[in-house]
Amino acid sequence: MTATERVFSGVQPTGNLHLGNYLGAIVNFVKLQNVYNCIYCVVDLHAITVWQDPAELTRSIREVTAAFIASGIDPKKHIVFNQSQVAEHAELAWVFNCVARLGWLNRMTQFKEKAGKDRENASVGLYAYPSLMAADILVYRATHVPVGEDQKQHLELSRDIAQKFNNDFADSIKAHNLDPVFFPPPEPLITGPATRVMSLRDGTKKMSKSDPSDYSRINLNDDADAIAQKVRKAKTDPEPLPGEEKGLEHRPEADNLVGIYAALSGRTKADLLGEFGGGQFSNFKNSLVDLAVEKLGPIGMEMKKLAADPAYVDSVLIDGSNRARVIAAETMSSVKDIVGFIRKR
Ligand code: AQP
Repeated sequence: MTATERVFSGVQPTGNLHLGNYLGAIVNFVKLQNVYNCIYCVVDLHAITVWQDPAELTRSIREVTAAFIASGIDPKKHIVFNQSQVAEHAELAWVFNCVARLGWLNRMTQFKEKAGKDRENASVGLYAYPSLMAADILVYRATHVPVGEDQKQHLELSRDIAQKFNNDFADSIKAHNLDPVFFPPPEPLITGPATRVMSLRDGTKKMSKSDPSDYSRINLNDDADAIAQKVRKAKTDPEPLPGEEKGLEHRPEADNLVGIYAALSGRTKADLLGEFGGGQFSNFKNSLVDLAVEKLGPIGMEMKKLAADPAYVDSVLIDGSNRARVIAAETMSSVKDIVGFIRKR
């Protein structure tokens, strides 16, 4: 790691955090703490791109913060905060709205999926979401961004925005004696065996907070009984588990459950199929229940404890925001100079 390498990532406070958020993102956040300076953000400005009940949003911001801490993120060594407390995110997003091209945003599949058929009725914020995401990352000039597979396209757009800004303002960046690569193009870190965890009800659909069926996901605050019920009811096909990985092709539900087991246990799919291949799904599912309860149970319990102490959780967010703001304000001052705005010195 060089002195300037920095990790940034965010999670939306839009409902119950689930196993997909945990395995696709939070587990990696925890690991990266040992290698990088990390900034982890509860992205509440992103959350309101679709309607949120205000009291529920407040609860959810605290819950995501609690999940970060309960999973092992250290808010003293690293920065944990909520986005709306650092105004520079929104300020830089506006500049990026003027750098990004309509054609780029029109290609974003997440907008198409979330807006659905009623595009005219989607919020402008939902459409401009990727500019704000680029601002979140680049206001810290972060170099690495751990995300699940679904965020790959948005990350590519952040890279395009960084490069276009550096090119459009190359002369001004030089005139202000700043690094010509003012915004480093951020690298996505899409790693681990569970970069895309699928629904427990339909192996072709992403596990998601907004799925109406609670049986489609394991929530981080589910108790042992709920975890057991959901795993036992998870959709499977009538065939026994195959003996090797190739046999999981075209069996999305089986592949998903084996992937979840692999991610939670740190074992390979091949190793697991060596043990469970040829056997009944029920044996495999029983073992998966034990594993999931062992790994997620302590996190859920810690989250409950933290939920009972909102003053502590809020103090973590305020402290993190104060530290984040120092970095963000420095970037924003340079951006204002580069763009040609007049500012107080
Ligand atoms: N199913 C998933 N598998 C792996 N990673 C996932 N992530 C989300 N779902 C999965 C990753 O979790 C991080 C935080 O996600 P988010 O809450 O900011 O955004 P999201 O993708 O909108 O989450 P949901 O659950 O899918 O919400 P809805 O239902 O609103 O669409 C990101 O790094 C994401 O990649």
